[in-house]
Amino acid sequence: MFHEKLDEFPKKFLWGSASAAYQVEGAWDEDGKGESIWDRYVKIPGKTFKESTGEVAVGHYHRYKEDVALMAEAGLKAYRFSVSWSRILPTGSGDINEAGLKFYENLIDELLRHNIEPILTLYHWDLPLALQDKYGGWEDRQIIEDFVNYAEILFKHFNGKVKYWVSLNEQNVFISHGYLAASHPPNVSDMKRMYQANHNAFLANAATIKRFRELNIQGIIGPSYAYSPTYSLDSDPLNQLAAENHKVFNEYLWMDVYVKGEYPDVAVEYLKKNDLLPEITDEDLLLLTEGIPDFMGVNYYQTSTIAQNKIDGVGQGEVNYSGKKGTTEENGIPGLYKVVKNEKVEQTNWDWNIDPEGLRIGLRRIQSRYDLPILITENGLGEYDELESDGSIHDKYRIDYLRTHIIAIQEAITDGVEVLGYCTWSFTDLLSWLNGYQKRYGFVYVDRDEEDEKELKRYKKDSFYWYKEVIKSNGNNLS
Ligand code: BGP
Repeated sequence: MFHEKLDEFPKKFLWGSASAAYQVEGAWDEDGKGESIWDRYVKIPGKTFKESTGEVAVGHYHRYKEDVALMAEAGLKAYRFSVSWSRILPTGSGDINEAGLKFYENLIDELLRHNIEPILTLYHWDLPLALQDKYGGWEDRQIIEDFVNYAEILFKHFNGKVKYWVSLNEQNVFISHGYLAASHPPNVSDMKRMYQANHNAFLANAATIKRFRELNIQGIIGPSYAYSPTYSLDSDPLNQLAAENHKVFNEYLWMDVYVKGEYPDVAVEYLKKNDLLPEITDEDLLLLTEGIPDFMGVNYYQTSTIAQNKIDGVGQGEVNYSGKKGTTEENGIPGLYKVVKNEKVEQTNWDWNIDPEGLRIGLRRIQSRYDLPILITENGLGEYDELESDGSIHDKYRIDYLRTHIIAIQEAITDGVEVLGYCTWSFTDLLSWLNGYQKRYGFVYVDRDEEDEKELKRYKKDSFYWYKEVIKSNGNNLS
């Protein structure tokens, strides 16, 4: 679809940026915070790039005022951040750690003082370690009650101040990486356990949304889904069929359950035949329909190009966490599909496809299948940046990436998609879970690397000034 003229961005469009507690805060054991599963996982040798951790991260816990001042200077309308569960409840349940709650209260008040809308993520992967040790975390149904109780503390405490709530960040990522690829905690590789943990996460998500409504909390709530829209490699019917498989297992399996409260039939058949189906009761199905989100949060970075993969085909291949271009191997589920290189688009140094059109396609697909407003909760480019001797950082590649994606959003809006806002990943540089500190995403450079925390000094990149103009002009000035 080509348009003569694009629609304007809505007047109240939320131009923002996003982060997650473990990736920015540091202060991992301060002021009564309990350990999380990430605090333990990063200590396993060889799991993260150069053994990097978020123990100090970019020091946001102590520098949040400086960071919010920078956000205000950029004119940010919204800031998405996550709350660390074990700061609020050090052992996951029980007594509240008031100092932890106070940190987020201070942060939220500081944002509101600068007219920045807080978007609060309840869960961005840092499960309290105590719950993992006690009953296996997401693998036990007890997680549902514990998660709802934790969420309720935040709902009640911040009701009226926070109007945008994200329930689970990228359930599809933390479950598949945690229980299949064993590249996230709890470091498991077992498909059957993965589907049960996943089902429990769906129930926790739905129960939390249900409680949000029962408590009459102001605002809206939804999950953030890591969406990599599916392409078929070509028009070979077998590749097309593999792409259908990929859609079922990577798009519908998650978003259908969130929005329709049901698993797609093809997935259920496959899971049954392969003895992978989780325990799903009638009460579960009812709960799923009682916890339908108000919006779909979308984290978009790239598309997936799919080809057929025979029963004896490829499984888990090497993933590029080093920044050495071209080191990603083919990856797939034997008998279903494999993800292959897309020769039609450029890739980053971490082999991620740069594909703004894919974002427009993804937004269109969500609108037509689910008919929900969409909040883009993450989008951005992870690249090497160079701090010049005069303190400048010339990140034209990042500006190009963001500009083309913003145009794609505007085109999708013109096509008829309802988009509430756009949060870039990220505002300051931060820890990339498995890629250390050299894969940078921010508008603000933070001077540290894997070996040396230095002074964590902040420097504005060229993209900082560019985004400021974008926001000021409500997306009209993208040059
Ligand atoms: C998303 C996560 C973020 C962030 C981002 C970039 O999946 O929600 O927390 O890390 O991806 O990914 P990476 O750091 O691996 O480059």
